[in-house]
Amino acid sequence: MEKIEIKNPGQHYVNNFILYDALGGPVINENLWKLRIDGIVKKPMEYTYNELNSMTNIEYISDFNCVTKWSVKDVKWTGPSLRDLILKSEPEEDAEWVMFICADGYDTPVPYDDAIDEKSIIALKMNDKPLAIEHGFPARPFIPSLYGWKSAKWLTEIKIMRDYEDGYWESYGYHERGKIEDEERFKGFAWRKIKRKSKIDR
Ligand SMILES: Nc1nc2c(c(=O)[nH]1)N[C@H]1C(S)=C(S)[C@@H](COP(=O)(O)O)O[C@H]1N2
Ligand SMILES: [Mo]
Repeated sequence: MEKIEIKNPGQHYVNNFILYDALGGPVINENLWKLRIDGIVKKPMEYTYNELNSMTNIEYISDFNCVTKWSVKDVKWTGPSLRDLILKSEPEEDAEWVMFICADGYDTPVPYDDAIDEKSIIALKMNDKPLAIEHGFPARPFIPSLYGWKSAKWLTEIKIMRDYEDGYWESYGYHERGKIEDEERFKGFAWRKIKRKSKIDR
């Protein structure tokens, strides 16, 4: 099993996840739930839980790192490639940000280039089991290099955007990107818009 190692300065390991639901846990009907990809795309799409499950699912082991400094070691993650899902919707050339929007009203942005990283997934399973409801069933994005608040539980919409917008925690001062290696915990005065890579690098 592939293991993705991310340096996590300032973190300490705990045995179990600490559950967070800033806006309360929503009720999800698995049969009605859909994941929508929209915003500045040529082809907005909707996927059912079964459709996501029957796609090629990526698997790897990677730590989970909450910005409040607890980490869980070696979690196994399984789910379809977020990069593939986004590219299927044919984003406009000037896409710079992706907003994850959830059934409970929680939302959080990530830079477009992190969303289309080849390790970014829509996690459907943690440690070989479908996500527990308290961990965000049916789906939550997982991006190994970013802090856990970007892993939005009960995900329903992926909105591709030109311009940065705050999500829930960002509006309280948490960082626009949240890169673990660089301890991007809070917004800094020196923060500037993250420049996307050239079209060729994508
Ligand atoms: N919808 C939603 N997603 C969320 C949160 C939340 O409050 N609501 N909290 C975030 C934070 S800060 C963390 S650390 C992780 C915690 O994941 P867990 O609840 O599965 O332990 O979920 C993230 N995703
Ligand atoms: Mo967190």
